[in-house]
Amino acid sequence: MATATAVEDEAFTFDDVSVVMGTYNEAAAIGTVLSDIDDVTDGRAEVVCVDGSSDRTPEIAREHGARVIEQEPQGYGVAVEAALDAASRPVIVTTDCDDTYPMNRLPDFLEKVNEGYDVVSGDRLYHGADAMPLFNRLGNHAFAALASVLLGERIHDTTTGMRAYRSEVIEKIRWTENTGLSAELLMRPLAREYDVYEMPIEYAERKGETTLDPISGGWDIARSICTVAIEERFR
Ligand SMILES: Nc1nc2c(ncn2[C@@H]2O[C@H](COP(=O)(O)OP(=O)(O)OP(=O)(O)O)[C@@H](O)[C@H]2O)c(=O)[nH]1
Ligand SMILES: [Mg+2]
Repeated sequence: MATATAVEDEAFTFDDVSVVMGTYNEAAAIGTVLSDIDDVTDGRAEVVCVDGSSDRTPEIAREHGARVIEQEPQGYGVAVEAALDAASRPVIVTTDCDDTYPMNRLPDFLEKVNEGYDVVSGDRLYHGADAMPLFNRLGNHAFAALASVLLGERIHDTTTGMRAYRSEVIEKIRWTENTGLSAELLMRPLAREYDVYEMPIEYAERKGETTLDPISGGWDIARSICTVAIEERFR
């Protein structure tokens, strides 16, 4: 991963940030996640939720001032891609809405973008991710190893949900994956020589029910990693 150089006349603030997420029956977590974002950004970030819930998630999101786009549930990547599309600011942060990711680290993500990085990716595995179920943890290490071998560059956490992107990166690349979108969102920028920084983050136990089946979801992610690596190799 290349070392970025700071661009002097450009310092983004939270007025330049969109925080986006897919939300699917996250009523147990969304209040905390959106309050945390509000607190740390002083209410200045734009928040976009693409929602497919049958519970109170969208109402809670609106109560917190988020923009809610309703969409039939079609999987993680379909929701997150719609959320990325809807973001209107020059720095876009993705997160899950399950209270696993540390919203209080948003200033650190923004700082790294201001240092010049194009993508800042939260590395959950650095600190051990003890809160992650063992099967998922082993799977995530395996995905990172697979992506590293295929791209020829060491990646520590390919499947993390918390990242910051310069919006040009999102706009310039055509995204194709669904369950594997998170891996794709790291791999294609890396393969195209964008400056990527993996930042160690803490990872907490999930609130509410998971939507990911570890076996079929894991298989989809592995397939996406291979597809994306081959496509980038021959592009
Ligand atoms: N709108 C929408 N959101 C979704 C869909 N599938 C997942 N999500 C959301 O996408 C985010 C990631 O899904 P998770 O269930 O946390 O998947 P995961 O992080 O791989 O699994 P956990 O380790 O259990 O958290 C969460 O905020 C979900 O609510 C969907 O089909 N539609
Ligand atoms: Mg999650």
